Amino acid sequence: MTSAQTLERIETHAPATDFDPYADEVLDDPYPHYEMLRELGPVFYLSRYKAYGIARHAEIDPVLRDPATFCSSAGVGLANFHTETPWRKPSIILEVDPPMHARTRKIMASLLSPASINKMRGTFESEAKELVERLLAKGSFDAVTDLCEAYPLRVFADAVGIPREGREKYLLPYGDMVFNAFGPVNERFRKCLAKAQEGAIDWIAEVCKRENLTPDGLGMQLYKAADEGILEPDEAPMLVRTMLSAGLDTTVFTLCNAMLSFSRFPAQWEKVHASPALARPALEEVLRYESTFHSFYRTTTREVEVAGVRMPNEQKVCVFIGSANRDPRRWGPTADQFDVTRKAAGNLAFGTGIHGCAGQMIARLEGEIVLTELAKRVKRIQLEGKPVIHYNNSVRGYTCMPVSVSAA
Ligand code: OVM
Repeated sequence: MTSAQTLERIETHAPATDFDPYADEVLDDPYPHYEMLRELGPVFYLSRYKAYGIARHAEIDPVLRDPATFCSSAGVGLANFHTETPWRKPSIILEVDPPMHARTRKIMASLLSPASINKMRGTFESEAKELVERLLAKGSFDAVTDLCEAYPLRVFADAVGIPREGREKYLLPYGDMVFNAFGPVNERFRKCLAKAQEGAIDWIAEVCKRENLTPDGLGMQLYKAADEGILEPDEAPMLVRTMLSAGLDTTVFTLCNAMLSFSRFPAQWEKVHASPALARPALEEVLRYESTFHSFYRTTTREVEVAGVRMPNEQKVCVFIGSANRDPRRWGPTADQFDVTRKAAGNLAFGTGIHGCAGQMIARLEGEIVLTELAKRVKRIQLEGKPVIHYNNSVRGYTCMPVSVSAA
């Protein structure tokens, strides 16, 4: 072989790695592992899952913007829907491609538009005020259950318009399953599915029905769209399911990551406390620094080259957005520092392209409002015990985080 041929071979073949992104030790602290992945090259091969991987910002962004080549209809998890049966009926917005995708996406976009979302601000604010008041009176509490879970379980579930009864028990375990299903069928997946089958899956199906939704909520608006013929009748409950799948665990974990980051970096909290208007950019930095959603997949629809590396058709490609958000090639030498004054826009926490999170405005609204109310009232957020991580195949958050807060 000539040296030119050797070079060609090196450049067009993805380096293989035995790395397991789903191991407990990796989930405990994925960032050193992400650095290793980025250093492997722009594209690598995850041998144990027979999938390609991309961990750099520069390559993930264009992949997510090319749904014709990197499709979602074969599932956005490791499972390939062309050859494997999904654990539930595929989502009609997440797990579809253009042109099918545009119609459902448009409806969700209008439901969750800034204009529609802004109507919720007043309620979201008064709920946050009351909650922060109660937490200050307590002084010390579990940030996960008492704040990070309590808030979205109240305001977002109310906004969708589902019954209050059963929420605490079923909503989060259902989302836990949805996000575990984006990874492999491992022990974590199996245990979670067994748990979800003890009521959560049935409960979700039930509350998605028209007769169980409040007349003025987001859920009922989907049924009204069906009345107008914009949606098929059976599509309305499917999109209510989407909101309940994607909208709870994610915002809960984002609030967890905010609380943890601000307790770890009190100087950063001082800045937000001094200028509560920093709440929004601070939330964006939380999303960058501690991504909620860490990885998901696309499937190649043809043979394709990314940064000189060839991938065959019908391959699963894992995009590590939690890594892209810490990539020094994009964020500079301070990529691993939490800095609320940084320009964190352009982070991939909500993905990007046509499948970029449809609920990102309402998610940001919840986060901004909670951080603003905390900033106005709380001088210091102190960790009072070791936070307990919530292991999940694709999202990162906590099950317990003892904290104390001191009033301003
Ligand atoms: C859906 C869905 C579920 C989970 C996440 C998501 C990240 C969408 O059911 O459509 O987007």
